[in-house]
Amino acid sequence: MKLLGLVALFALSFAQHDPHMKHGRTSIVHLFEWRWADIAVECERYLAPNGFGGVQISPPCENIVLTNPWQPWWQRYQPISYNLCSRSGTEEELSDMITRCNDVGVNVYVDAVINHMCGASGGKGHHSSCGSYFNAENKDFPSVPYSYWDFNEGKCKTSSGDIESYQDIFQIRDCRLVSLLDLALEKDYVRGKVAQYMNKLIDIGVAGFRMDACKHMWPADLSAVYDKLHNLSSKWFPSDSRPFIYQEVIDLGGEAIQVKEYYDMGRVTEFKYSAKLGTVVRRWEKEKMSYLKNWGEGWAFMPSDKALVFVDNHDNQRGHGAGGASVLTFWDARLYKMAMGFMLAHPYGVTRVMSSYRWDRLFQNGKDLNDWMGPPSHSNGSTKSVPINPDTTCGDGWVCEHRWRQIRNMVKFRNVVNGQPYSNWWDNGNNQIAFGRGDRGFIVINNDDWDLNETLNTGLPAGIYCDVISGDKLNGQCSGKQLKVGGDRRAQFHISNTDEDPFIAVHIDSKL
Ligand code: AAO
Repeated sequence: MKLLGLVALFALSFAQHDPHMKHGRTSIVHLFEWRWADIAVECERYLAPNGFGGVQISPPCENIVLTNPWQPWWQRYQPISYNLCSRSGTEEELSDMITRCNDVGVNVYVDAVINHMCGASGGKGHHSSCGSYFNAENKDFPSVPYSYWDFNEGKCKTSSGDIESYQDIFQIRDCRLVSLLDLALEKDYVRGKVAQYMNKLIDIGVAGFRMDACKHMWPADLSAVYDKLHNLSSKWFPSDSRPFIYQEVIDLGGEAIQVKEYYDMGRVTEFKYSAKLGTVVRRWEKEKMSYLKNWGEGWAFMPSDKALVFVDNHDNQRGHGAGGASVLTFWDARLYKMAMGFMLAHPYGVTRVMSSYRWDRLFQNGKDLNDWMGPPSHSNGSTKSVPINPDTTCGDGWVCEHRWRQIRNMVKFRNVVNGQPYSNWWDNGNNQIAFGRGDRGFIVINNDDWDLNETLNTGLPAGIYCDVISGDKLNGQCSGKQLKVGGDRRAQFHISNTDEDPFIAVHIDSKL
């Protein structure tokens, strides 16, 4: 009996690490600031057919609406209530989107902001996305309702009331992150309200949550909230499925709070992955691609089964959060695609693909003065929908990295090689590398300033393969480079350093 209990406890404690993706799919795409109606059609027309397992959506709850700066993207990280209306759409549109994505096997993960409400200087009135009244000065949010007693006012010991040092765990958890009114998650009432919000989303069909700002919440408080969560809807998920939890904790080392405090409850964002991969692919700090051989735990990252990884996220692609200038984004498209190719081929972690919008960058002394700019929008502030061009790319300022052939095809690559061992590593001691995934896929990258000419063991069965980076396999034809693998599993590779994309990837489903 005791043993059974232990087994159950063990199963439960790791249950929240499973993203519950369907049909052997393995990656999440963050459709940052997209409208619910657009996400619904994107699930049906693009994400499901191309093997994306899930989508992370922007915070769906009621948020403050700001005018200075004008409707910044980050206003959505300042909740006013847990009503479900935002510039992405209404509750009905949200629910319709979740149903339609689930119906085609694409999971929905919600960005949950539960650490705080709006900024202390948010004023009072009805300037909120559903029009609810609030008063930030008195800490009064009647639509939840929360009042003064539900915040950590008395607990914080800094004179400003804000976090002043990242070396003091009490400040980090009990004071305000950039002046955001800090909820007292030690109170059962607050936990209950937060859980009620999350359960409502679970009941309408979401598969899990990206938990915002977890560094700023005590692990025991988070655990108490998670314990109140329902199992996933049995309409779309096996019975007893726990919500997938991935917690945003920035730990690049050198601070009082470490990611390991959060491992038991769910996955955790591995920010070292993003910062380091950018450094290596840019060849900064004397880094070389060949050093990637022991990428993952070998680089002092968290255990793979705890990690949620990404090349860039909505913060560090614009200088917020952490990672700095090394982080690669769509603005550096050629290197970005290479880094994405590497990430999606490599077995470490659960992978998240970023899908962004363009904004007018305005650098002054290395800082982007326009890092606040919201999504493409109409003059009345409403978000523009995402138009699709005849060549399948997106228009109106939406970047849609997830629709770039190289990235989309590597998302598929990851599904095809899922569960296969990391194998047949090769490097030239510099910036040319190759590796495979068992006998199902192989990738070769040339990030040197000269050509790559090598015969390599691919691990693949003999045959002609279509390179999914330079083209696609369509109706048995290949629109890109072709690769001949011999009976000895070896193939000859030629990659010029001046190729549009200096890497090649083939897998068992790209065999002609
Ligand atoms: C906005 C305004 C503020 C204003 C506030 C309230 O910008 O001036 O005071 O409203 O009126 C987003 C935006 C914020 C925005 C906020 C609310 O990014 O600019 O504030 O919405 O609208 C910390 C947290 C992390 C957080 C990150 C941005 O730990 O959780 O800051 N990310 C999430 C979301 C994010 C959102 C929020 C949280 C809030 O993804 O979009 O904010 O809901 C160190 C610490 C990190 C810390 C960073 C930045 O990082 O380790 O924990 O992240 O500092 O403060 C090196 C170090 C690295 C260090 C980094 C930067 O790289 O190695 O550790 O330098 O110093």
